[in-house]
Amino acid sequence: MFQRILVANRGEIALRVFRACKELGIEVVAVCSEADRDAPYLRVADRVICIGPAPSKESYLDIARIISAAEVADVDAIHPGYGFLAENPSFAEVCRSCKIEFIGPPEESMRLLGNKVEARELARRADVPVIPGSPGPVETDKEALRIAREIGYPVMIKAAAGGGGRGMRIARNDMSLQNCLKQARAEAQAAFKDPTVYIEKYIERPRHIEVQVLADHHGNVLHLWERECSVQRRHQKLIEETPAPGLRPEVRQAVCEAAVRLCREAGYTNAGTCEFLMDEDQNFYFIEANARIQVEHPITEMVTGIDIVQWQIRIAAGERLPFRQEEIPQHGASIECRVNAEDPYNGFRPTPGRITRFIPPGGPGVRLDTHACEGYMIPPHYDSLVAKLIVHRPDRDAAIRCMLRALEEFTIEGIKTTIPFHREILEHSAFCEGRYDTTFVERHWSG
Ligand code: MV4
Repeated sequence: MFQRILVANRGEIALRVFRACKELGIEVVAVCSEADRDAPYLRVADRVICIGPAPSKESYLDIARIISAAEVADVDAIHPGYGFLAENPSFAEVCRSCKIEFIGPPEESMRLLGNKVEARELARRADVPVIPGSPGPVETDKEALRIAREIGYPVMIKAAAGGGGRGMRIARNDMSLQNCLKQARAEAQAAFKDPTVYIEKYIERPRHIEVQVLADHHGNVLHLWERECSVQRRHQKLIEETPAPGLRPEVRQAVCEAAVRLCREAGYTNAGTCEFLMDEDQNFYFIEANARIQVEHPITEMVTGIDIVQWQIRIAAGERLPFRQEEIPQHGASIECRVNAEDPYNGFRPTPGRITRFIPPGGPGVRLDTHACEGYMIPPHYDSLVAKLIVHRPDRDAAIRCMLRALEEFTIEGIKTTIPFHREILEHSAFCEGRYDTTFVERHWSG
């Protein structure tokens, strides 16, 4: 097992990884920017190395500075958390060439899955359904027209290097297709320095379902069931839950098995997620894979009883997964609300600043993953996640009631947060009945 790990991240997820290391008896080396220097969560670490100024580019995204800190502290491994360098295959490569284990998949799997066109080809090879569309990138307008007519409108144009909804356009006829292609190519070039695009049939009102996978270096690839992530606004998830409400058992089985096949085909190891879109008839289609721990991993930990972050570390150290697929439970129901420092009644504008009062919720079924506390100063430089409120109860109705109770208890003063918005969602009849899709928030809260 590793003796010492550097955590190349900040905030909530850095603290989550510190805790996993501590429980495994591993020393923790934290890195921080000047903006985080005095943050209380850093006290959990055995050593803190300040690596640069507040802007991420000069600190949390600076590979040379992080590797220098790792060498100085003489660590065995680096955990990247999520965001920042987590899905950067070059970073993984640099770590390993410096004899520091990168706690994540092999760089080849990361490269493969990072490109949406290649990931789609991989899915087809693994007999995993993909959305009908162009077999590969579309080069010319003529080719695009032919494919669009073949699969039928509406179609969606997507960037091969894309993600998070950037470089996507919906075309409903031949006329708009030409414009959409041009716009999508320009946006893809600007955002990803790669103008390559492809075409898919547009799925109206899809649900977003993802499957958590763990894979070791001994050929064991296991799924930890699904998460329903459709409650989102502008590609930012707000609430996630497991099990996905209303999912037919045979579909659940099929989508989870598809994720395992795909990860096998990719030579994937460590923790990863396969994302699917699901239509009204519960047909599912692979859209992309995430080669990292995800924000919403705690709900899966609650229903399976498996500490995913600890297993990331143990897998990277060469351990075998000790459970069989049939032994992984999906016990009860779990929901997560992402509490952001944003004003939901003012366009979700970020609200950095000092937290003057912080009273965390607690009691049966409640878990709070946060680096914040009373007096904590939320810096303006990074994302606005302040806390993840997670509940776990025997069934979904009880989980919703528990979450409403916990949201009521949760007091944060000094900054505006998304807590009141979460209460609105959890009281909405469509959410309570489990009848929602990715358009739910924009349809009911368009203001
Ligand atoms: C789609 C789609 C409908 N049809 N593809 C958005 C982000 C990217 N990862 C995939 N996305 C979508 N792809 C086809 N062919 C609708 C979306 C989509 C979406 C997907 C998942 C979660 C939230 C979403 C919000 C809007 C659109």
